[in-house]
Parts: sequence; structure tokens; C-alpha cells
Amino acid sequence: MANRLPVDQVTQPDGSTAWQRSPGGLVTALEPFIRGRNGAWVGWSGAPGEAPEPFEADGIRLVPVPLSAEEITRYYEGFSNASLWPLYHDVVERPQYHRSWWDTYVSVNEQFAARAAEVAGRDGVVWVHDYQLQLVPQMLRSLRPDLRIGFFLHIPFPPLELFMQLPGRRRIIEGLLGADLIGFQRPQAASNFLHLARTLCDLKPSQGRVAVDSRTVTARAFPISIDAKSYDELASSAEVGERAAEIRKELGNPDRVILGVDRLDYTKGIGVRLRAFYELLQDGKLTAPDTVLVQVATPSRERVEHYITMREEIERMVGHINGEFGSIAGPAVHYLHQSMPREELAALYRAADVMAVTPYRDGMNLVAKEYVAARGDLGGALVLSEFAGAAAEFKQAYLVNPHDINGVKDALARALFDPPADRKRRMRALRRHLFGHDLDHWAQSFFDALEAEASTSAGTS
Ligand code: ADQ
Repeated sequence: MANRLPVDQVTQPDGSTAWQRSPGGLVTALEPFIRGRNGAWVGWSGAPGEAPEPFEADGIRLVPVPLSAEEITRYYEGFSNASLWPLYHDVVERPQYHRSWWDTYVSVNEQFAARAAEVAGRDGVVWVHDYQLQLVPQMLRSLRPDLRIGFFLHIPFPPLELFMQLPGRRRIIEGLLGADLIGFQRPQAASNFLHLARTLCDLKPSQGRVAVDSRTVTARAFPISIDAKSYDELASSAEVGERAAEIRKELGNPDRVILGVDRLDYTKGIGVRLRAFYELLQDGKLTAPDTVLVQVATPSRERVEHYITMREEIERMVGHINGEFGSIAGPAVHYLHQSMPREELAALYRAADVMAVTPYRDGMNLVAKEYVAARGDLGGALVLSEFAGAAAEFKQAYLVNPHDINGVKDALARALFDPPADRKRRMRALRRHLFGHDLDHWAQSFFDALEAEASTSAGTS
């Protein structure tokens, strides 16, 4: 179960509509588990109004949950993306709380739980994903006590000092405790959660586990990853190699290319790297267009207020830098507010000398992993925020504190100018870790742990 089904509705040339699988690592990773177990995916179709009947797309049974326009505004854009999202990301923006948003979050979670309760087989396994559905585990358990329930949170889980702001805070912890296994990106998030279970629910967690009624709930880290092998194959193909060379040519054959790829989100620290690049140009440490920054920013949550103002700020900064440092030959910052195909992203990764990933806070950050997977040539260098989950694994990246602009400038300069042998050594180490911890490893270890938890709980109840 996830907020969204892995499909988009597309209009055919003859005007009729059809469902098309949306590209995404998660669905690809889970597909073998879903198919192999005669499973289904429960989620919202992405459009307001009545839900279509359950249908099959590429061999996976999809079970849509309908959401009205008002529910989308309150549950999705409101409580999920304007209350929980900023709160769980260190309050980078001030969360907004409205009682009507919370009420709708509760009722939509009820609808999801009811739909899953209808379709799950006897003694089945349900894996619930992410912050939009945190109440589902408990709701589903009360409807279907026979099920094994896992939950995975893709974003960070905040410390007690921040979480305590949340109206409905106890309900959220109780909601999650309905699962047998709760997975987080980092161990710190699991311990934040258990600390809250002690404080808000008067429970006694010990060593990553907590007894709830007659059950045992386990909370621990399962860092998500990507299908590294298939990304590597894609990026090392002749077509992508040619496109990478063409991109550098189209950029005017600069000596150096710095790349940023993010959803346009205030947590991603896009302004941080623009600022650092701008100051390096001002200091004369870099010159444009010998060095250019390419920033791809995927349109995201365009109706949420924080996102509207942030987009204006970023675009003003890009205009400012280009006004000062661009020339007739071309701009210093190439800014693309666009979504693009996987192949084009892979070519950009191969064309970039330095990948800048500077979020203020990020659950994992798959872009950092994709970049490493794409560099089978051992070229390139990764500048990575310490506040991204990926930093816990990628110790050999150029790690930075995104709040320290001088530190970011320094890391960018080192990543650009360090001797090639040093950069290669770092990239080799990053790749070794990544290929030993890919997406399949993540999904398999979660399922294995869920099965193990279930048998332990059955033994103790
Ligand atoms: P996101 O916040 O969306 O995910 P991220 O992990 O970086 O962040 O994933 C973004 C994905 O979108 C990547 O696969 C990337 O290739 C793709 N993408 C980015 N820009 C694109 C563009 N212009 N066109 C096409 N594709 C683009 C949330 C959490 C993360 C966590 C993931 C997975 O916020 O911290 O890593 O879930 O758990």
C-alpha cells in the first residue's frame, strides 16, 4: 500500500484514456514479491473523483482508492505535505496545522485500511509505505488481526523535541505501532520513534523492540537503495555515452560541469549550492563558462504554498547569477524546471564532473546513489550533505554541512580539483558499497525480517 498507485492515466491519440505504469524503482523492486505472492497494490490513482475498478497493469493487480478534490487538498497537500513533510524534515519550513486537514487525514487512512482489509488474503502480508499512511497499520490490525503488517517510512523521523508539536501526535505513534515491523532509513529515526513510544504511550522499549498488548513490535533501519546493476548497464550503454558527449558539446565544451538533480523542494538545499557556486565565481576560484552548473529541478507539489514561494526564490537566484556571470556564449547556470527520461538523466550523470547533493534533510536521496551507479568509468565526484540518509553509507563522498556555505564551497572546489587518482579511489569505494546494498537487498531483508518478527510474535502470544 502506498499513497499512489504506480500508474498514470494517459490520453491516447484517439482521445480515449488508458493506464500506463509510471517509471519508478519501488515498483520494479517490489514487482517480483507482488507477482510471486499473488499480491496487489492499493493506492490512489492520482486523479480526483471516482476510482476505477481494480485492474491489471503489466501483470500487477492494482486496487484504486478514490479521493475527492477536497480530500486531496486536506489529506495530501495539507496534512501530508504542509504539516508532516516540513515537521519531519527538521522544520526547514514552518509546518501548518489545521484541524480539518487532520480530520481528513484520519478518514482517508480509514478508507485505505478498509480497502486493504477487503483485498488481503487470509493470514496475508501487507506492507504499508510512507508518511501519508501512518495510521493505517493500527486501523488495519483492528479490522484484520490475522494479517502480518510491515511499515516503511521513506522520509526522516524527527526527534521528540520536534515531534511533540504535532496535534494528533499520540495517534500517529499508536497508528504505527499497529505494525509488526517498522522500517526507517536510519537507525537514529528508529530510536527517535521508540523514544516517543515510551513518552507518549507509556511503553517500555528495549533493544529496538517494544511489547504492545500481546505483540512485539520491532523498529529498525532498512536503508533503501536502487537497482544499481540496471542503472550501471543503462549508463554504460553506447547511446548514453554518446548523449553525454553531446551534452558537453551543447553546453559549449566547458572544462568542468557541476550537476544538481532534485525534485524542486525546499528540503533539497538547491539554494545552498547556487550560493556556493555564485561565491566561487565572485572569489575568482571558478570562471564561467569554463565551469557551468546544470540544475535540473523536477516540478513538484505546485499547489502547496511553500513550493510556490521557493520556486520564485530559486529562479530569482539563477537569474541573478546569470546576469552577473553569464555571457553571450552562454549562461553560468543552466536551469531546467522539467521532468526527463531516465536515459537523459543517466547521460547527465555521466557528463558531470561533480554531482552536488546538498539537502538540509533527506530520508535517503536516491539521486546520489544513481550518480554513483552511473559512474562505471570511476570518473566524477560526489558532494553529499551529511543530512541525507545516504551519508551514513557513503562515507567516501565529499561530505558537507549544508548550513556552512564556506564548507560547501571548499568541498566543491576539492571535488573539482583533487587529483584524479583520489577521486577515483573515492568513487571505487562508493560503488563497492552500493553494489553490495542494492534495492533487491533492501526489499528482501525487509520481507525476511517481517517474516521472522511474525513467527517470534506468534510464539510469544
Ligand atoms: P524524493 O524526495 O523524491 O524521495 P530522491 O530519493 O532523490 O527524492 O528520489 C528522486 C527520484 O526522482 C530519483 O530516482 C531521480 O532520478 C528522479 N528524478 C529527479 N529529478 C528528475 C527529473 N527531472 N526527471 C525525472 N526523474 C527525476 C523520497 C525521500 C528520499 C528517499 C526516497 C526513497 O524524500 O529521501 O530517498 O523517497 O525512499
